[in-house]
Amino acid sequence: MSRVSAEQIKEAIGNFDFQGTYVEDMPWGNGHINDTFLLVFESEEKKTIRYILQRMNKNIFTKPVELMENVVGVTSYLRKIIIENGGDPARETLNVIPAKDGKNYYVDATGEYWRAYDFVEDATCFDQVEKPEDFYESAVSFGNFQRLLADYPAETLHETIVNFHNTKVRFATFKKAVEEDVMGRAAEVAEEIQFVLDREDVANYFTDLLEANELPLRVTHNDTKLNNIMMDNATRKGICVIDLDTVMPGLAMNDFGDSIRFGASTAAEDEQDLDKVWCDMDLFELYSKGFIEGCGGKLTQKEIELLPMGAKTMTFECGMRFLTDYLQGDTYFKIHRPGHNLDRCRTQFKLVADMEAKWDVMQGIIAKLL
Ligand code: ADP
Ligand code: GN1
Ligand code: MG
Repeated sequence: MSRVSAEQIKEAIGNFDFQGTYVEDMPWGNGHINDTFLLVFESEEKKTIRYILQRMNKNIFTKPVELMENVVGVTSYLRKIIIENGGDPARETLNVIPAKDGKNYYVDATGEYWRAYDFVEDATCFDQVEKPEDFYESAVSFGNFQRLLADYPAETLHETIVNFHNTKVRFATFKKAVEEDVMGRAAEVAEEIQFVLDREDVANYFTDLLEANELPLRVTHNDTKLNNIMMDNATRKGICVIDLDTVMPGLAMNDFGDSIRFGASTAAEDEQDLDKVWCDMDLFELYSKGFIEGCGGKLTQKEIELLPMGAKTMTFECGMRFLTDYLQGDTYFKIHRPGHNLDRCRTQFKLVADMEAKWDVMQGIIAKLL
C-alpha cells in the first residue's frame, strides 16, 4: 500500500464527525497492519479531545465495509452489556465515530477506506510485559471478551480474512512461497524452511480436529497480542480490547496461544539476539490462570487441556507467516528495516523450540489448573 500523504490525512480528518477544533495529528502505535494516527482536537472550553484515525489495510481486509459491520455489531453488543453491568461504555469498548455522511467509514478520493474511534484515555498498550500482574490482567480481559461474546450471533459475522488461523492452509501457502521463491531468498533461510517442514503435524493438528467436529467454534478475537488491549493506568486492569478486525468464529486455544507467543516471550517479537528469547513459564502460568478465570467456566476440559497446543500452534503459525512474507518480498506485515520479517520469524521459531523443550512443564501447569 502507498504511504499515507498529508493531503490524504487532511481529507479524511475533514470527513468525520469530530468535536472541537483540529490541533494536530501524528502516527501512532506499533500495529503491523493498519496506518494509525492520533488526532488532537480542542473543545471551546480548551479541553483536549483525542481520537484514533485509521486507514484500513485494503490489501489485507479486502471487504472493509463488511469489516466495519462486524466492528459496529460487536462494539454495540458489548456496549449494551457494559451498561447493564454498570461499566463505562466510553472506555470499556471501542466507539466508532461516524463519517459526516453517516457511514461508519470514509472512502477518500484515492479509494482508500478510513475509520475513526474515540481515543481510550488514561490507558496504555504495552509492547512487552512490564509487570507480570499486567499480563495476568490482560489474560482475564481476553478471557472475559470471549465470555461476553459467547452468545453473539456468530452467523452475522463476516469472515474478514478467510482461513485466518487455518494453520494447515498457511502451511500450504508457505510451501508454495518456497517453491516460487520470487525474491531469491529461499537458499539463505534453508534452516528456517526446514524448521517448518519438520512440523507439518503441528500445522495439521487443530485443522484436522475441527474438520472431525471435535472442537467447539466460538466467537474469538483472533489477534490477542498484548498491544491489542488497553490497560487502565490507575487500576492496571485490562480496560478495553481493541483491534477487532479479526473477530470471527475461531478456537479458544488460538486466542490463548497468540497471547502467549507475544506476551510470555522474554524479548520483543523482533529481537535479533536470540539468546534473549525464551518462553517464560511463570508468565505462561499467570496467563493460563487469568484466561481460564476470564472465560468464566465456558471452556471445556478438552479446550483447557489443549491450551499448550494453542501456544505452540499460534507461535509456529506466526513464525511461518513472517517467513512466508519474507520470501514473498515483505508485502503483508509492515517492516521497518531489511530482514525485519526474518528476525520476527526467528524469535517465533526459537519460542517454538523452547516450548517443545518445556512441553512437560507446560502440560503440568495446565493440569494443575484443571
Ligand atoms: P493494527 O491492526 O495495525 O495493529 P490497531 O487497531 O491494533 O491496528 O491499532 C494500532 C495501535 O493504535 C494499538 O496498538 C494502540 O496502541 C493504538 N490504538 C488503537 N485504537 C486505539 C484507541 N481507540 N485508543 C487508544 N489507542 C488506540
Ligand atoms: C498482526 O494487527 P496487529 O499488528 O495487531 C497480524 C496478527 C499477527 C501479528 C504479529 C490481521 O497483528 O495476525 O499475529 O501482526 N494481524 C493480521 O505481530 O494479520
Ligand atoms: Mg493491533
